[in-house]
Amino acid sequence: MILDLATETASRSDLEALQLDRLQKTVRHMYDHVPFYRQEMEKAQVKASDITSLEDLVRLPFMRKDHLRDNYPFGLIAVPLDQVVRFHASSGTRGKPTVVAYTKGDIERWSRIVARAVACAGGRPGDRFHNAYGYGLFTGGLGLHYGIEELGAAVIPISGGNTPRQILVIQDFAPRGIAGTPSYVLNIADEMRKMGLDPRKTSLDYGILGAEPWSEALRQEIEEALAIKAMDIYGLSEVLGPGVAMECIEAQNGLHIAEDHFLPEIVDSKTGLPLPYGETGELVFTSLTKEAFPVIRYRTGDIASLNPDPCICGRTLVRMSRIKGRLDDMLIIRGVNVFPTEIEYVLLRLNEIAPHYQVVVDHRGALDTLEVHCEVTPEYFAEVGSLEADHMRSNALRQKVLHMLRSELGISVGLHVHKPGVLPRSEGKAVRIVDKRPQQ
Ligand code: DLL
Repeated sequence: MILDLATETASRSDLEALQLDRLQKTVRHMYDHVPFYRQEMEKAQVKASDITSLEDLVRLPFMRKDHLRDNYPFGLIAVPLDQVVRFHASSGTRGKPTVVAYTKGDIERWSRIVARAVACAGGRPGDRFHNAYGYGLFTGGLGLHYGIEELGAAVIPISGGNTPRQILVIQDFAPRGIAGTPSYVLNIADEMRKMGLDPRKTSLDYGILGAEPWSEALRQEIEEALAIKAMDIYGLSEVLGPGVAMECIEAQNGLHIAEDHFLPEIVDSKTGLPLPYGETGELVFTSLTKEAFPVIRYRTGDIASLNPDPCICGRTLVRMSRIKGRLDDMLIIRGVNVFPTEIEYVLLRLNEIAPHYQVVVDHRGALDTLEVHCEVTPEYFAEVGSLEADHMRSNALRQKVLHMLRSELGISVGLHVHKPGVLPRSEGKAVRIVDKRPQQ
C-alpha cells in the first residue's frame, strides 16, 4: 500500500480517468468555496460543468503567487477554518509571506505521497532517517517527517543548523537516509572533513535532496563526498510541499510527478500557452486531491520540461527534468538569459574550484553586470600555499575559469576567486544571487 505500485505503474488511460474525475471535483470545490476563483472563472466564462475532458484544463484561469499575497492570510482556503489542522508559509523575499493550509485528510495524503517518494529513492521501513530540513513554517521539515514515519522508518528530527551536532548524531544514530538541501548536506560533509572525519565512512546510503536548484555536477560532488546516492526531490508549499515529484534511485534521471495528485503542464512563461512534451518552459500544477488549499493551474515560476518516456524503474508517472532555475532568479545580462545553475555547472567541472559560489548582480551605467565569486578547494589551497604567493598559477586558473564561463554562458563576466571558507555556507536554501541593483 505504501509503495502504491498500482497507481505508480498504472496505464495512461486508467491514470487519466482518475485525473479527470479528481479534476472535476476540484474545480467544483473551488467554484463553490473560493470566491476569488469563482470570479476568475466567471471572467473567463467557464463553468465547472464545462470541464468534460483533461483537454478542457486550458480553459481554466491561472493562479499566481500574487493571488496568494492579495488574499493573505486565509482568503483562498476552501474549507471552514475549523477544519484546518496545519498551516505552513513560504518566507517570501518581498512583501507578505504566502500562507497555505491543510485538513487532516490533506496531511494523511501528503504523508503517503512523501512515504512513496522516500521509497522511490530507496528508503525502506526500518531505516533510520536524518531529517535536516528546517522544521517550522517551511514545509521541508514536517513534510518529510510525516512521510518517513508513514513509511515505517524512524525519523531523526534534527532540523537545520548546528552542524557539529548533526555530525555527532549521524555518527551515533547511524542513519541510512538523509534529507536536506544539497548545499547544506555538502556543508555537513565539509565540516566532517574539517573535524578530521571521513564523510565517506558514515552509515549513510542515500540522500533526498532538493528545495533549491542544483546541477548534475553538484550531485556528483555530493555522491562522491559522502559515498551515497543522491536523489532530487521537488515541491512547493503552494502546491503541497516536498513530494510533488521525486527522482527514482534506479534511473536518477528526472523526477516522477505524483500525477494521481497533481496535473502538470509546461507553458510558455510569456504567453501562457501550453508547450508539448520535451520543451522547456514554466511548470504549472493543478492539485487533484487537496481539500483546504486546492490550486488550479498554479504558475510555479520554475523552469523545466516533461518526459513521458517509460522509465527503467517501471513507474509510468511522467518525469520532469531537474529544475533549471526560477524565473525570479533568471538574470538577463546584456540580453542573454543566465541561471545560477549554469554557472554552478561550469565551476564544478574544474577540480581546483570548490562547490561554493555566489553571483553578484549590479548595475553600471545602462548595463547589468554579473560577478561570479567562487573558492578554490582546500586541496588546491594547501598545494599553492596562498593565492597571492603563486601568482602565475592562480592567474592561469582565473583565466581558465573565465574562459569556461564565457564559452558556456555566451557573455563575459567578472570573477573573484577566493581562498577556502570565505563565502557564506547555507543551513537551508543557499543564497546564490546577491542583487545590488537599485530596486524599482
Ligand atoms: O522548498 C518544498 C520542499 C521542501 C521541496 C523540501 C523539496 C524538499 P518552498 O519553500 O515553497 O517549498 O519553495 C518552493 O523551491 O518553487 C522551487 O523554486 C524550489 N525548489 C523546490 N524543490 C526544488 C528542486 C519547498 N528539487 C520552491 N530543485 C520551488 C530546484 C526546487 N528547485
